Amino acid sequence: MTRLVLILGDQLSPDIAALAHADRETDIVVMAEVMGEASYVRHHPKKIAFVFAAMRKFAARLRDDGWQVAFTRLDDPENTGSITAELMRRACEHSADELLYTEPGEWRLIKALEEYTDAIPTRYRRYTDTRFLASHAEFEAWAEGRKSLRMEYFYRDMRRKTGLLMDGDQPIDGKWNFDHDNRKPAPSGVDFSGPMQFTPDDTVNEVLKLVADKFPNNFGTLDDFWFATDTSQARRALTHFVQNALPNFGTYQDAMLSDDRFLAHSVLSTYINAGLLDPLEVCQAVEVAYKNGDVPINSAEGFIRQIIGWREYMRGIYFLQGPDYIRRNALNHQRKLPEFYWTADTKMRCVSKAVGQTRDEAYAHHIQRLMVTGNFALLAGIDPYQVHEWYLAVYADAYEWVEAPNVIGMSQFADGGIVGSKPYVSSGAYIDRMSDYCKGCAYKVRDKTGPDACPFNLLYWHFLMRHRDRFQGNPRMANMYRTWDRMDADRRKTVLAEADIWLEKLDTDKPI
Ligand code: FAD
Ligand code: DLZ
Ligand code: SF4
Repeated sequence: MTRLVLILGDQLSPDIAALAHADRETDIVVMAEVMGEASYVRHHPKKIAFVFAAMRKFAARLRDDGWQVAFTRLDDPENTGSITAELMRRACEHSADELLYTEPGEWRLIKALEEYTDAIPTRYRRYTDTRFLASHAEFEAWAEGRKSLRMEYFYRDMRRKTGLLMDGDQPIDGKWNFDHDNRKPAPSGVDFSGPMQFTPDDTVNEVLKLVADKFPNNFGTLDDFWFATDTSQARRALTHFVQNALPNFGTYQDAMLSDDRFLAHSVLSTYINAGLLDPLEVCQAVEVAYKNGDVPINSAEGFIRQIIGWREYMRGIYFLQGPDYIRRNALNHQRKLPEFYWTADTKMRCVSKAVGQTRDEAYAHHIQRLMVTGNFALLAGIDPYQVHEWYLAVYADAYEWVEAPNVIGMSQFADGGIVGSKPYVSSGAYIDRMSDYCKGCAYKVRDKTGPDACPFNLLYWHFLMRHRDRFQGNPRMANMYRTWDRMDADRRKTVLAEADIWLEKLDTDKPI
């Protein structure tokens, strides 16, 4: 009896459930670079190169550990192009009569594998992905009966469950959340060392050539590829982060700088999501640094919250809400995604910088994603499905289970308020306070109307007025509506008329 063990491109963990249940003497591990996965959205070339290189190195590691691995390269002539067709081919080749797999992180692939196992007379075992703290059942139990699903309460349960930063059943230092000390703009002169970068080795160079050849027109550059592509490199990147950037992480978590793409962010999500780093291992390294007195509590707590709080919570929401979550459009936004999301060609300096660095790095940090590109799309009323496809394509860490709740829920309010109690919208003033983008911008952040007015200022009020019925009763937004109502009537008219003209220009793809 031969069994196949499927390992997907984001399941590169040696203790992934399907492998843990397999037998290295007799079972065959199946891994496949396939067009189906590499093109369900037009992924950034650096994302594809990262996944392929990490898959190849993981396969080599498994072989060194005594596993038999059937690995399909993208350019293998027999490559059938999809995960399920590759499974079929390998099953015939090895006369396999059983399949072991770990639940994928996307409804699309879950369905494809279910259809496959329904259609063929093979036994199969599907395992829960145990790389997460909260199982689907645990999250469902937590969500059951709650009026609102606020991350903060879920996070406290995860702190209790892991014991991270806990003193018995109480949070260390007496508080669950130290965000009060965070959210400062970055002053000039702070030394953010940036993530550890790795020179491409032979495997990476080979993959870079392949990706350049097969995906020449995808948005994004392959130049200066520096990601870690195996666990040992990713662990070095983690140590580098903890020693150099973590002390500043909390304080400058929401800051943005034109000439610094990473600030004190870890840039570890790509590695964690693919399985190169275990999320708990990452949090434990941070806790040790805190206990050794090397990092302040606001950084340690803030960072751990992102992983055992936000990351787990987002996954819980994705699976709780089901496959149609990505199609939600509670605000009925229908505008097409502007071309400058693919070119960075806009006078709005904040957007141009965020899109430009996304093109170069397949990375932008959280506040760029939320308060620049996300904020703009929401204010301008862009169709959330198109926004979702963009985010899923352009970031190296993007898999639907984590991307969709961040985009459809947190950023675009398209789920009607499951993830966020209010939409994340701001005028230019917020971007000006948290960044240095506005200084060099063709628009003037202080202008509320007129030819040079910052578009975020105009669109902010336009958004609030478009959705007044829905939001004016929200206590967290009442102040905004009071401010508007106190404004001079002529001025209100001008703001809305200018916003309309601006949106018309946006629709015709005129340079803006
Ligand atoms: P850091 O700032 O160093 O944070 C530490 C870690 O916390 C991250 O590595 C990540 O694992 C976790 N984390 C932080 N915030 C979140 C969050 N909101 N949701 C889940 N995990 C979080 N994250 C993804 O991993 N994949 C995505 O496709 C993705 N899409 C996003 C889209 C939008 C519109 C927004 C607003 C956020 C998105 N995020 C996504 C969350 C967050 O922006 C990224 O996790 C983070 O920017 C990754 O960079 P980093 O590793 O330097 O994070
Ligand atoms: C993202 C990705 C890409 C680009 N290519 C592959 C691939 O060729 N083979 C594979 O097994 N996985 C790939 N992946 C990751 C999958 O798309 C991912 O497993 C699903 O989206 C579920 O999260
Ligand atoms: Fe962005 Fe407005 Fe500032 Fe320009 S002025 S960088 S458009 S917020």
